[in-house]
Amino acid sequence: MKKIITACVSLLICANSLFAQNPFIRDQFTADPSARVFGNRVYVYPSHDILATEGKGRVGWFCMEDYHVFSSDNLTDWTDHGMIVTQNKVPWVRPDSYSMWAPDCIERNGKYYFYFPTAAKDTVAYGRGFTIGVAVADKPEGPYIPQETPIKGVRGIDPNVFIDNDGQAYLYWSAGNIYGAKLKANMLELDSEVKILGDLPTKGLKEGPYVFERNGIYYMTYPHVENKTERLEYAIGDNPFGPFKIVGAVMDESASGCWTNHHSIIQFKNQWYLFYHDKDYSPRFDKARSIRIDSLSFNADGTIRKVIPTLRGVGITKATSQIQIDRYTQLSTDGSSIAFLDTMNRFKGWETIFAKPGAWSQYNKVDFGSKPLKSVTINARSVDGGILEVRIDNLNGPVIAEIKIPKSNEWKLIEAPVLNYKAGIKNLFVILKNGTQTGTDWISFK
Ligand code: FUB
Repeated sequence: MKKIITACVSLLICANSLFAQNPFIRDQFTADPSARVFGNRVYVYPSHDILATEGKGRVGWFCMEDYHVFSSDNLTDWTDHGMIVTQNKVPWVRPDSYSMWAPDCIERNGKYYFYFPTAAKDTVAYGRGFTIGVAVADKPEGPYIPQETPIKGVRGIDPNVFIDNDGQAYLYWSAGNIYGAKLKANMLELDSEVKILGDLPTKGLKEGPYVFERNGIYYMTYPHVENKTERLEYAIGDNPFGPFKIVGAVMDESASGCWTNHHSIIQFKNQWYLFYHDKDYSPRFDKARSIRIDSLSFNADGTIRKVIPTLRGVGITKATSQIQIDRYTQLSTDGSSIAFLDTMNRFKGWETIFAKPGAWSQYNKVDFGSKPLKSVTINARSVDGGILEVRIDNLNGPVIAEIKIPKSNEWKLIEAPVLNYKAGIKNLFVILKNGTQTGTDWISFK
């Protein structure tokens, strides 16, 4: 019986190890997410931060040697397709550059063009500093074949490609300012003079351009240092080269102090999304970042409603999955806090700590399905023992379970009956009814 229970518990854990909340890649550092919709899936091409060590990159600075691509058809379950381009397999790249910075990818006539900036080994031919190259594939997840040489005439970082409704492709990049040029139909060469997009803020660094069109409005979006750290801003115009009119912020500076932000904006299944990054797994070092998603919407006049970053992220969470309430929608201001489960390995995630009765966490959009769920399991521990109440709809909504957490410093799986099953998508509330210092890792229904 013990073996059967252990097998069932590990099955539950394996079947539910995917995440929808922020950050949404949970086993490595990721930054600069370029999201694209190809067919029925969203593909995300981020930078891949690693930690520099002596002899490998520059300690205390960005360190990136390769790129992965991730995809999802629901923004909840993500597949890592593995490494697609690495610095020592690109003929022109300095193999110890560790500067494979923010990339982008676009589809044209069934081919996928992956643009990436880095340092060239031949500084006489391609100059010092950053230039931009392309790798080409037949499928979004690769395999990608890098070109022999970088794109002629481009010096800078953060490539972004936009294809207009008339089929003309544009390449944008940054080097303090934002630059742009037309691309030839082969997507590998410039087809115009390089233009500085001069209508954007003149003071403070601008980088990471991302251009899209909606209802005839061309949005030039970019991180900009107006104050101390980067804020996502935008300007609008009526063609891909402007003139642009500065409108405002898409997202304010991060409360965490992460100096960079870098984003992309897509529409998927009738909803717009902002992909961006913060430093969730690395609170003290902002060159080890993690990518996030939040919903984005527009006002009737086409201006963008400012996006407030959340930990809850997007998508619907199945009640039968391990619901990470530490990625909350809202947390009580008194008595609730979030901490890493293991500061030696932060990728293990977080716990919610309820310190006193009345402390709570709210987690929205949990799908309870249509077949009655009979029990709830919680992974918890409690210094003095405690009682957790689970409610739906609102803080005073129906109690669907009451779980007694025994006094223990060890994590324990505790099961309790569901008292009052309700079908459908509900907001979930976990509230400490009695007790002190009660940590909750996850909660799941079956
Ligand atoms: O990831 C390295 C650099 O940091 C990017 O190229 C910039 O946009 C900033 O996010």
